[in-house]
Formats: sequence, C-alpha cells, structure tokens
Amino acid sequence: MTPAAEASANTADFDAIIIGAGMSGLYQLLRLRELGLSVRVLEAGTEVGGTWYWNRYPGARFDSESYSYGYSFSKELLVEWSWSEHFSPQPETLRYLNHVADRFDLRRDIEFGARVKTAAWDEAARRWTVTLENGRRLTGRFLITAIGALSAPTLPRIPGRESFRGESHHTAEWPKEEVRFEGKRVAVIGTGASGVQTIQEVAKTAGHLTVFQRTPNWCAPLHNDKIGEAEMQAIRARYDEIFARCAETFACFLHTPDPRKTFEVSDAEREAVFEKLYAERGFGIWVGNFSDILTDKRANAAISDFVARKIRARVKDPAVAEKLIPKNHGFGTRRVPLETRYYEVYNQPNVELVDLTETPIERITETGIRTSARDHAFDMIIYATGFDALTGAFDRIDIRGSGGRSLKQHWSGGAATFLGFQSAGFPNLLMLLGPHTALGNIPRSIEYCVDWVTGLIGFMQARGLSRAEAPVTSVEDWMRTVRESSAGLLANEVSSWFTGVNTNVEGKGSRILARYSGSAPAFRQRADEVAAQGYRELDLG
Ligand code: NA7
Repeated sequence: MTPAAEASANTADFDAIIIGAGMSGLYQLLRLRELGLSVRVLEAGTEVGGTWYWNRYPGARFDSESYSYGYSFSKELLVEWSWSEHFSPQPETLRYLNHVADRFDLRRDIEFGARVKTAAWDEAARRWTVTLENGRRLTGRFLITAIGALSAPTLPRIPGRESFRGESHHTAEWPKEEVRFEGKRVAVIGTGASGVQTIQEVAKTAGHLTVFQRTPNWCAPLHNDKIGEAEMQAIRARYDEIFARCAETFACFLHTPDPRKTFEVSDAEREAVFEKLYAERGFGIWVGNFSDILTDKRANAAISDFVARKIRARVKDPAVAEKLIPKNHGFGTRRVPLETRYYEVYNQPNVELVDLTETPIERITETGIRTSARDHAFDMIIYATGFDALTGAFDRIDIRGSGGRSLKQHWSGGAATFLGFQSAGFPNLLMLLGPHTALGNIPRSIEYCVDWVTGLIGFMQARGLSRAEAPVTSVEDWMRTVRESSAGLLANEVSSWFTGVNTNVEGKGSRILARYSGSAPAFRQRADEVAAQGYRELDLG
C-alpha cells in the first residue's frame, strides 16, 4: 500500500470525536448517541473521570455540595445513587462516574490511553483529522473538546527540580498506588485549593511537613459531614428544588448573595451575618455574602478583616498567623479554598510554614529544597502548584483550523470565543467549558453546555448542514459582553488563574480577560437566544 492508502485504511471515521471522558465527555457521548451519531471518545487516562481520575491526591474532595454537583439529567440515577458526605471525597466521586459509565453503557465508545496530539480541519472533506500520540488517526465531522478548564498541571520553574532523588508528585498527577507519609519528611509547595486539601491530610501522618507558601489564600471552613440514609432520602425528595435553585443562582451554587450591601446594616448585624456564614457549609461566605463584597473595596476590607480575625484566633503563634493572612488581595478575589482544620495544622509540632516572600526557593537539590535561608531535607516533595488554566489543555494539543491556523497562536494574546463554544476560524470545533463559558458549580455548566452543543448538532442534522463556524463579529460581540460583565470586579486587580496568570508558563505572566464573570443565568439566556433564533449568529452551511 502507498503511505496515503495505508493511512486512510488505518483511519476510523466518526460523526463526532469527543476528547475527554470526564463529566463533560461522558454526558456528551450519551446525548450524541441519542441523536444516532457515531461517536468516539478519546481519553488519555485508563479510566473515566477526568478531574476526578487525575486528582487523587490525599484529601481531594468537592467544595460544592455533593447533591448539587452530580448529574441531574437522569431521575433514575438520582434515585439510585447515595452520597455519603456533604462534600464527596475523590474516591467516591470516581466511583460515581464509573457507575454512570456502566449504567449508560458508555465504555464501548471510549478509547482509553488515547492522548490526542494533533487535530486538523480539512475544509474540502469538512472533517477533523485527529492524531493520537501512538500515531493512530481518526476523522470526525465534529470535534468536541471535553478537556476541562483546570486539567493541564504545571510544575514550578525552579532550577534543579529534576535532580531530587526522593519521591515527588504533582497533586493532579497523583499515582494510583497508595502514597504513605508516616515517618517521612514531606514538602508541599503551593497553598491553593489543592494545596490546602493536601496539607490538612498529609499533616495527620507525616513525620514532618514543611509548607512552602508564596501567597497565602483566604480560606473558609467547609463544615463537611456524613450523610446518613435518612438524610439522603430527604435530599432525594428535594432534588427538583435543589437543581431549580442552582439554575437561578449567580454561579449555579446553592448559595446566592444577600441582596443587602455590607454597610447597609449595623456593625453588630454585619458581624452576625459573617459569623453565621463562617459557621455554615460550603461557599456561602464567598458567594452568599453581602452583594458588594467582591466589588467594593471597603466592603471587601470588612469581610477580609473578619476572616483575618478568625485566622488569628485559630493559629496559636501570632507570627505564623500573620504569614497565613493574605496582604496583597482581599477575601474572595481569588478562589476561596474551603478547609477542615487547615489553620490548626500550623499548631502541630510536626508542621512548619516557610514564607517564600521572606526566604525564596533558590533551587531543588538531590536531597531537598534550598531557600535563601537554608537547606531543607525531604523524602517527598508534593507540587500543589496548579494548572495552566482555561486554555492550557487546548495549548497542549496542536489544533489547526481553516488554512492551517494554530489555535495556540490564535489565542496567544488571550482567547477569544463565542460563548466559549467556538472560536473564529475553527469550523465544527465545539468546546465544552471553553474559555468564556460560565463556570461556577461546574457540572451544572457542563450539563447546560452539552445540551446546547447537542441542540446545535441536532439542528444541523435536521437541515442537512455539515459546517458551523462562529464568525469574527459574533466572537467580538460575546467578548464585549465578557468585558462588560467583568467591569468593577476587585478580582481583576489580582493575579490568579481567574485572571489567566501562571508564572510557570511562558507568556502567561500578566493579567488578561481570561474568563466570563457574569452570571450563569445571563449566560444561559444569551445562549438560549442564539438557539431559539436558529443559530443565525453562527455561519452554518
Ligand atoms: P492554584 O490555586 O493555582 O494554586 C497553586 C499554588 O501553587 C499557589 O499557592 C501558587 O502560589 C503556588 N505556586 C505555583 N508556582 C509556584 C512556584 N514556582 N513557587 C512557589 N509556589 C508556587 O492551583 P490549585 O490546584 O490549588 O487549584 C486550582 C483550582 O482547581 C482551584 O481553584 C479549584 O477550582 C480547583 P501563588 O498564589 O501563585 O503565589
């Protein structure tokens, strides 16, 4: 056979190729099957689960209430599944997603260990050609990315990292085999949501734990608890109400802002509201607080001062407490890690906090970490150093649209999308949780986005259309909305993945308009309008 004939004989063809078998990919597969499409899901891991497959670090769990996080599309699934905790631990969530895959017989269309290397649009054939790392090729009319918004882990750019001779793990690439900490000298670098969950768990058994903190975050109590069978029955009976509430709140959480402003109430009342929120489960203190805490500096200072007082009360050594209190950003302007006795960890004799603003890391050595002050010896280094968020997973695939245009290059100054679903110049590339989609309580957004994409494909199928592309004008229009909806947010003035900053990635050192920060209901209203008007803001052909 000629090389070309051989390539085509080895190429499997589908109506749709989905990249990723996490929460988005699984549900998208199910919905496209309902349309009668031939679908292949390509999954880099060896199991379903996505985020919950990769992030198996100790202490990993939801920060959204379990019963607001699961899929809502199937009454039967809701009836048969029991959550054992208000905030499900990772092993249970992974079991849940495996259960979903089995229950809906999804595995037969999923190829595991299939990491996508390239994807190229062929205008003449109106198809995407996808190449896997193992060299196999597949083609599909539609290419649907279900690759997650926080799925490209990044390691710190610290000299000598490769030279360390002990164990080292990134939280998002945690081994499947059990990792034990007893008697070990363990380092954790990073104090974001993953770092906080890891630290509070590792501190329980490690011989000695050293936390390397560059920027402290404002953390608030999770207040997790077990769910008994009777309570689960009561939750089941309320599912309609729970999902209806998620559908109307700003970010699809069960919590919604107090309509009052911080200084509309007396000092005593304000303190009482803060106390109540601090004592309640979940993200209420962040997204269910007074309506102006994320936009008004004085209001933000009030809640920041309240949480700072809590930290001082919980950490015995006043010098350590001060190090744990953020000084360069206010409460809620970065993702608030939810914690369980996190601050008390620093009262333990086996735990030490190293403030990298005072003594920066100079290098990683064969035996540990060298700061400007001294050498620390370790058996294990845990990198809780986060992700190349929002666009990183896209950048790691060589995606080429019309005329060979590279998506990575196209987005090099910041991504530009139409509702997060499409980017101009990339026909039939449909993104689930693409940049500038509403995120929030992510599964709620996933279900909406999958249904929207399914609606578009169904619409095209019914009319014999085979090509969809967002024109530049539609992208510009949506980006204007994204810009307007982010105006006035204090978070804009702070570096974090919210503003597209990751100092470990070349070219991602400065703040950009990285995400849509308007409300989820407004996002859905806009996307529903597009569908109701026959997708005329897309070029269909
Ligand atoms: P985050 O929130 O991005 O946190 C990463 C942490 O790692 C953060 O504390 C960083 O400090 C720290 N970091 C990163 N690079 C370095 C270097 N080079 N040196 C020292 N410290 C470093 O990631 P997570 O995984 O915790 O959470 C991501 C999201 O996943 C979370 O918001 C949830 O939605 C789920 P920095 O703050 O940059 O100074």
